[in-house]
Amino acid sequence: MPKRIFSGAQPTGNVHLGNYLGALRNWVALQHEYESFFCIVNLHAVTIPQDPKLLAEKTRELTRIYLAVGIDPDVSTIFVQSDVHQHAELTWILNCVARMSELERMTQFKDKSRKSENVSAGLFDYPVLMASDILLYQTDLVPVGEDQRQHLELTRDLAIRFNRDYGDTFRVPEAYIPKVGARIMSLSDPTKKMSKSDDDPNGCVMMLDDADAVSRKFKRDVTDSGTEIRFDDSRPAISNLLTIYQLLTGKTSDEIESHFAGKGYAQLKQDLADVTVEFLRPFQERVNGIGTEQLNRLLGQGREKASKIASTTLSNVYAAMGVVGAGTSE
Ligand code: ATP
Ligand code: LTN
Repeated sequence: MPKRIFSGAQPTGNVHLGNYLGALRNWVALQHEYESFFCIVNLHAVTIPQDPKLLAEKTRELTRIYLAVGIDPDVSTIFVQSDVHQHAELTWILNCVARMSELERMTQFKDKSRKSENVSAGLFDYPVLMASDILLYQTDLVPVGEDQRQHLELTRDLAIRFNRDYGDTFRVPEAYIPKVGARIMSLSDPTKKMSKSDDDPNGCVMMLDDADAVSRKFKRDVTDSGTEIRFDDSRPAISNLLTIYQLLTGKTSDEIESHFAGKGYAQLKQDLADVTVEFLRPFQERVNGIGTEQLNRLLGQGREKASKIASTTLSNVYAAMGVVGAGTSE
């Protein structure tokens, strides 16, 4: 069997530079080495209330974004999570394998539930749905940002426990978390990750931001004390800007430090805004150039390809557990 990767993003809000640098750009890089599945995880999105019309629109927009960043539909499979009903079905089964205590330990749940009064049971169960996404495709590698590491550990634990109790059924996946860019920080608060749900919209550069918005956000960026422009863990704001610069230009850290030697923060912010705008322009043109028909065709093909693999895995799961009824489990 070819080595597989699986990853996904939620069609909520807007895709930002952190999502791209921490995850999507690695999907693009890895897709030629692995058989690749990239999912638009709309069932994860509804763990928090969503406007129905907007969710449908964002699902299509995110598909366009996948294509425009460089995911090649000739080599990768792109599909919408709700189009493959096995994701929800396997979640039920894995709910019966996962323990309350391990879900209670998930830090993302603790953070997200602190922000809301009415927390859904779905939000608590979110990591089990994520495990189902991954395990259905017998995935080897899951390229994600640092914030997903704990969910990946849980996925591995569930796979190992299921295999032990019911026989070898799932491949046990590994996380792929990049050395540089796994946690891009907010421009307005470098102690927090860049996030679309950030209270301050200036902390987050969106992939669909226009040139003015990009420049404004970088100009307002908070800086730390000291004047020297170099990578330094004790100065998180400057290191974050340099990391973004490094990933967008492909330059080494030595090259970057000598480029900025003797220059001030204002120059760095200006250069970073220029580099980002240059990067975003062709990307945004591609997003706008993708037609509805092309989108429908691709998602239809994606659903078909994904469904085949997902239904084989789920049949094996049911058979292993003795969950059988009148007919086949399909
Ligand atoms: P947000 O906090 O902005 O809502 P999310 O993690 O809920 O982000 P998704 O769109 O589902 O949003 O995430 C897609 C991918 O982006 C995941 O692999 C996640 O780890 C990664 N990611 C999210 N934020 C960052 C960040 N600040 N730096 C690096 N990677 C990130
Ligand atoms: N929880 C992830 C999105 C996600 C995912 C997945 C990532 C859902 N299912 C499977 C990798 C593999 C997030 O980034 N918020």
